Amino acid sequence: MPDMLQAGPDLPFLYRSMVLIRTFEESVRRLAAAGAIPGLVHLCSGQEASNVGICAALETRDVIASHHRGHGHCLARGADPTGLLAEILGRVNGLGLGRSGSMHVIDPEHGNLGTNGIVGGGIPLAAGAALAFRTRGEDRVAVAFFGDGALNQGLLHECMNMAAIWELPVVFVCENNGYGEFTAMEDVTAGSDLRSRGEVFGIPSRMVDGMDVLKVFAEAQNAVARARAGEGPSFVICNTWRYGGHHVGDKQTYKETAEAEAWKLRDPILRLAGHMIETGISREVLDAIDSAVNERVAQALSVARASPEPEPVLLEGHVYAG
Ligand SMILES: Cc1ncc(C[n+]2csc(CCOP(=O)(O)OP(=O)(O)O)c2C)c(N)n1
Ligand SMILES: [Mg+2]
Repeated sequence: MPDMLQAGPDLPFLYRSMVLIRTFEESVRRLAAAGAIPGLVHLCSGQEASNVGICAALETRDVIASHHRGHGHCLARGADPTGLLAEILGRVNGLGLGRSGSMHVIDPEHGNLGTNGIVGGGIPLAAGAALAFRTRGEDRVAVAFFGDGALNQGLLHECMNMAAIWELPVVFVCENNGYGEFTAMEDVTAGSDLRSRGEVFGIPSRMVDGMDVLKVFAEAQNAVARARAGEGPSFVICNTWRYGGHHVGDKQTYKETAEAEAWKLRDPILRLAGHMIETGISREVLDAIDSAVNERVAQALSVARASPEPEPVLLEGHVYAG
């Protein structure tokens, strides 16, 4: 059984998925701060509603292409937390046998074409998968996740144009957290309405509160249904916030404290928890989910840390298929 993959507006499922991502990322943060992870690590804490709301609208046969802040996407698609953590640590038990790390995770078993170190790099992968689905007559949808930093990449516009012309079953999802590295999005992004970037190609383009998993899920369902019905691409902009810096260790001196505090009041997990309690779900149910997730992540941590590093002799394996 995958850890998280399941469609439907199942509130405990959505809650568990977001708590798993937050708890997992806290473990990764501690490991990175302790110097246990090779390379830079980009955490998605704060962006869980966007990760989970979009992926929950997908079927098992669909695919996603993620970006450099992609652990949440992997988990939201059902990645094994142990394999994901081992990969981030560069261990042989990892999803890529410890040879790819945080920014090059692949998980084909769960329809994940991979996280990606190139800003916007997942966009043509998802559009290409959608072209393959359409050409083969397969009833499948591809999602391209990218940050606001990719809005100004030429390949987004090329892929949107092609997807619109060929009515490809692809959903373009911009996770707009207001910053690209240490620069505010408005300082580098022309135009007042980001939706216009999709609208100019005739692509239905929507902006959604990316801190509200139910709103994201509703938008995702519409976009995915449209793609599956052969009606072509959609563009969804999830306005969200990353709690951490660009990478672990970034002190975020470029952010205003008041702005950060205001976003914390909109925390996607607390918000869904509040909604669940209003609908009559007891605090005990939420506490039980929290405990089960804590246990799952602790187990992942202990197995992943015990996993050995790959031997140099393995380096030349898995380079060519066949
Ligand atoms: C093509 C390319 N240009 C620049 C970089 C360096 N870089 C890495 S992450 C990043 C910022 C990305 O910002 P955004 O897309 O908003 O994603 P976020 O980090 O906010 O999630 C940049 C410029 C890169 N990896 N790839
Ligand atoms: Mg950004």
